[in-house]
Amino acid sequence: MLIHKTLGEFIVENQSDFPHAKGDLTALLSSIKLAAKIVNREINKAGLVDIRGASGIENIQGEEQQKLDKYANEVFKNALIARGEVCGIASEEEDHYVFFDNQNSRNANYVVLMDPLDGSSNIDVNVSVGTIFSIYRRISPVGGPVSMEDFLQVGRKQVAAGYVVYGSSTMLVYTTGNGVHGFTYDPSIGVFCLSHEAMTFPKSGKIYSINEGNYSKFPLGVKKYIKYCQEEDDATNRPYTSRYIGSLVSDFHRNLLKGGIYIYPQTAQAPKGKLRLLYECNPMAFLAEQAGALATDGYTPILDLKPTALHQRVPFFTGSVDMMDTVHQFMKEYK
Ligand code: AHM
Ligand code: MG
Repeated sequence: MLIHKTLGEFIVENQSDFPHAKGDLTALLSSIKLAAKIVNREINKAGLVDIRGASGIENIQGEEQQKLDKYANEVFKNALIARGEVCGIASEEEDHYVFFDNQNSRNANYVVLMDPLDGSSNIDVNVSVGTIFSIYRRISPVGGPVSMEDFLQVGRKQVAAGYVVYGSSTMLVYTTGNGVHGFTYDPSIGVFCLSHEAMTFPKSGKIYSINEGNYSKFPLGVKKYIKYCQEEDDATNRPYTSRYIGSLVSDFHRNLLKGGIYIYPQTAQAPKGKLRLLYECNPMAFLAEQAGALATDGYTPILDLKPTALHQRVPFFTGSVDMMDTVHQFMKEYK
């Protein structure tokens, strides 16, 4: 029987990856690991308990929160407060950032930005969802309250980021800026085991992931690129395959393993697209670059964009380098 390294062991072994206080990140990732296990447990029995469906409450962005969204938000928040490694969070489910105002947390060095349950409309139909997290060192003085500038840091400043995909198996994938590593959860022993070390995006791919129902609203460059994906051409292995789950984490994860591109573009009605820069696009962009792929808003690397608001949206293009190069050409040519 093959015994895998556990996530805990791997983090401790690779602590030297982490440029700052080493034990801090270990403890912080442990909190995330614990919360992921709890959320995983609830998702797995979602059909049996009254936790599916809408909560009847809208978030600040006017979207109706699902019960599990709120639940996952509380679990991650409480797990992060408990260890005292984090001084505050920002979340898709919180209107404003939250300062952890207790003695331990006030002295902590890190802030976490998260989407506790991404793609949550998929829960009721048993389709994969995810958690996305992004970690920064605080800018505000240790010992005092957190401030907005702690959360509005440029994506390149992330010290760690990752996601959990609650799929046919549950996986945690993360980076501390030294490659991307994936761990599969073994529920029988309650442990994340190293299953995908040093993950890399294939340089070229055959899968394109985009909500084509919105085709008529897309910018011309994206429309032309979709047509390019559908054309027949032996030399470039086209037509490509269309795959869209409607859950960023799952679509990204598949493309990371198989090669592909994910696009959520701007439209005339939504000139900034749908996805949120701080807790969806930045962490995925950090992972993408660390795995040898690209992530842009169609023109500029996501990690170079200067955030201006907590819930800011941004067009998002990410995936295999060759496919990204081609879509960039289309975006440039058909402005
Ligand atoms: P959410 O954070 O409210 O779940 O929205 C983000 C999700 C992404 O996971 C997914 O890729 C996208 O929204 C799907 O949107 P659409 O249904 O418009 O294609
Ligand atoms: Mg989301």
